[in-house]
Amino acid sequence: MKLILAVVQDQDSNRLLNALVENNFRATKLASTGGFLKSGNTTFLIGTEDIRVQKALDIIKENCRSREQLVAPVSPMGGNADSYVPYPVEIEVGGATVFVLPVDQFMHF
Ligand code: 2BA
Repeated sequence: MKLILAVVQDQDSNRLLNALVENNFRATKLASTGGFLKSGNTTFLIGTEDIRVQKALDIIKENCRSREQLVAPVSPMGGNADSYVPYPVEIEVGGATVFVLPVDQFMHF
């Protein structure tokens, strides 16, 4: 068995959850916060049999788009201003950041 951890953008989360449930995956959706942008994103926990991992990854790929996002500059309070960029920078976020972990034991009481 594997545990899939997928960090996705909030805009994709409902569509992804519906697609997972339609395909008989069990999933838990958690509200999370990205360390870099410090803005909300969504983390899915999906426990599944090894042979269904690829199907879950396909569904994640189909339902999560990458998007451009503007990052506002943070002024270097009392720090080194040499690397300070005084205008917003566009970065690409997502579609999804995915980890596939082995599960030692699965219990459902
Ligand atoms: P954030 O940490 O808020 O990162 C949002 C986006 O900012 C990233 O998109 C990436 O394009 C950019 N970014 C992140 N760290 C950066 C850095 N040090 N320098 C320059 N740009 C940087 P994604 O790569 O698609 O990541 C989306 C979200 O997935 C992340 O939100 C974070 O919540 C999660 N994530 C990504 N990689 C991770 C990892 N190795 N471990 C845990 N969570 C991760």
